[in-house]
Amino acid sequence: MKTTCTPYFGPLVALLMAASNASEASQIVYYNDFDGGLLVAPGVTATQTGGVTVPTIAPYNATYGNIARADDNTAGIELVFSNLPAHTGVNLDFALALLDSWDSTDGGNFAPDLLELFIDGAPFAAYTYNNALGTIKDIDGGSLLYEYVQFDTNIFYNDTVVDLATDPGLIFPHTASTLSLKWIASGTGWQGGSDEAYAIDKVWVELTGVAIPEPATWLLVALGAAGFALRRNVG
Ligand SMILES: [Ca+2]
Ligand SMILES: [Ca+2]
Ligand SMILES: [Ca+2]
Repeated sequence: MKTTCTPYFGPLVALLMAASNASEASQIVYYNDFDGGLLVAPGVTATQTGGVTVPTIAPYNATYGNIARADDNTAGIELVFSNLPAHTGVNLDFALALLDSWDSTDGGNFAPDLLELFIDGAPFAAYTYNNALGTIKDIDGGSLLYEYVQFDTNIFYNDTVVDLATDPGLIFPHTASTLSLKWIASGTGWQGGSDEAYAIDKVWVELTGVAIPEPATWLLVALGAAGFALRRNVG
């Protein structure tokens, strides 16, 4: 599946700029909850490749609704941004669901199972969990939301969901006008399909160190304070 996101929510994006000093601000360029709450900053192009929108089940559907799911180790889920405004860093937040029979990195013949995050084509982080076999739980600086629950419609296997918004490692230097984020499974124990899958939700991409025109600074300071009150935590 390939979906090109067209910008909307323009006025809200303006509101969501917050000045950190007289000439720099943070700007949210993308937010997607896969429930219709898509936000793409005006002028920015965001293209998603891979990931199928599927529902979660009660009681988690009340908070998470739909998620973007993949069950392969070849294409994964990729978000490609272009025409980003000048910036010095990125703050990435998302919820990650490790769905079904994950065997961690020490689960014997069915391990290791890894979920890797690539940024601009380079390995950036790797996560694993022991929904089925193994003992190691690796979610970096993320926070556990739900452990061994029935989160998706494949209720034969338990699922674990983590909030990566708490991981300081996902605030990183970045200056290019393009950005690629890719989530993909790997590991010799990876089976995929209905056995192991992964999903993302509430994906938040915020640029830091965005230059703003001086005449507008005073206004953005005021509007930014209002805008940040609207920020939604992925948890
Ligand atoms: Ca959702
Ligand atoms: Ca496995
Ligand atoms: Ca499941």
